[in-house]
Amino acid sequence: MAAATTYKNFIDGEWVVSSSGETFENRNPANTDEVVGIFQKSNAADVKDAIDAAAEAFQSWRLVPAPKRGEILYRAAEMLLARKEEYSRDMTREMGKIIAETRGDTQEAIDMTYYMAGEGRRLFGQTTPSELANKFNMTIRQPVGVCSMITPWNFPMAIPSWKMMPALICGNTVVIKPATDTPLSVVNFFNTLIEAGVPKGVINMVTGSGGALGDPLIDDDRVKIVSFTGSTEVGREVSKKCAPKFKHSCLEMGGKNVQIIMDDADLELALEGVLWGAFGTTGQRCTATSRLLIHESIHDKVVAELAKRANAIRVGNGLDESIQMGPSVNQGQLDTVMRYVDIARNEGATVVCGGERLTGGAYDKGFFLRPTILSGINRDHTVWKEEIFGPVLSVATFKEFDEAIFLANDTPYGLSASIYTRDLNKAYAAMRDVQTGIFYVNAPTIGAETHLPFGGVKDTGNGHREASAAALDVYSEWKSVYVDFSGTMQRAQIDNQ
Ligand code: UN1
Repeated sequence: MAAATTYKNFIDGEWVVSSSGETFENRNPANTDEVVGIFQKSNAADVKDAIDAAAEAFQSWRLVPAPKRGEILYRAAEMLLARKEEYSRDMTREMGKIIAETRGDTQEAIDMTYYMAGEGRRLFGQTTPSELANKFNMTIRQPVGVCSMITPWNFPMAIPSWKMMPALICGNTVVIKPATDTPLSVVNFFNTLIEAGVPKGVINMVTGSGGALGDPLIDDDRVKIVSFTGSTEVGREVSKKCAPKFKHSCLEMGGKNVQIIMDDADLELALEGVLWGAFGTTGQRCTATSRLLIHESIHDKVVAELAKRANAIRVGNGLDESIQMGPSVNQGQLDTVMRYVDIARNEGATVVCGGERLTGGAYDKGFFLRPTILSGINRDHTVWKEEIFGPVLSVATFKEFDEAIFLANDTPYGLSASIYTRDLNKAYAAMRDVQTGIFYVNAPTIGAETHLPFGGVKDTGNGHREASAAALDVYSEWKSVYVDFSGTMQRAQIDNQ
């Protein structure tokens, strides 16, 4: 095997090594013999250099006309499209999800880049009448400054695009720290953005651990926005650190998403929906279906059929087109999944299928496990309450529709939910009453599109949305502008009596 490439940080328009002199390895979770790349183990000094560059570049980038910024993004989207296959293969090698899904991830970044390129010619504000004569009122969006971004490994290119593209089109500058499991996808993304013409200092990347780099990325006074996707526990810390200086934080955190199957549902559709929602991306999506609520009259039939189909899912190296589910991203994630399965067993759940690591042959080189279904789950079970982030589906039953809604909402999280039913009245009632930011009717809990707001309520988010035009609200501040052309001193609220 060829020697692994060493990748650098990107600061002020240059690829540079960390002043720490240290690096870390990124290995393929489907075959840990393969080193995907060697990356910089950055420190606070590197982060400071990146923020210096971003703060300086902000002074000129904010003045580049937004349609011109959009042209650069448009070029980047075209280039990403041409490189889609190469980048998707790299992504499968670094985080394990199957090639069809990494193509989807790259596509999501392409879609977001096109979408925000188009915003360069919109970024609409409002004009509105004044209460006074000969006075003109309008609102404009203004960029905020340097944005720190801390991104996860499960959507290695899509999620960085959700954060970087709206930030850039609004005229902000960026310092991003990709997850240690997936820095290569952000390196690839950067190569494209740089070639497309993003000026020096506007985007900067430092690789390394969140533990070491989180504080310097947040604390610096010049950082105005912190955007984070990850666990609720870490998100809460980010929020606390931002609070004293009133920094904006945009937090996308955990989920415990539910699919409800009513007794009148198209069962074939519902079964396919659960399998894709629960085991797609090896269950490692914040939108993954981790709870299934089945009407008690169809429970046994649905669970038996689900188990049969889950057992037939082909698990392996995601670069093989015939494989349907890849490995867990790393040893820690695999251990977490196994620990939750043990807890469920001890708490009296039935392991209907899976629940074990796959071993023998090539499986021994990766973090593979079988799709797992746990039945007999109720509100007291740990697996009902806590996010697992693996291919584990917890199944419970209900008798009445209202009970299903109550159970769906019986979680601190509120990202995504779905109902399968042919009853339009129930579908609409569920759409209204289930407490999530995303809701599906007769479709799985995963698969949000880039031009709709993405995010959740309760402990999943802090009121912001990513993707869509809603993301512009994160990365710009409104300025209300009043232009008085009367030539007189007019007093609002007084002279219009
Ligand atoms: C995530 O899991 O963090 O809606 C993002 C979906 C994908 C994005 C998931 N488009 O499932």
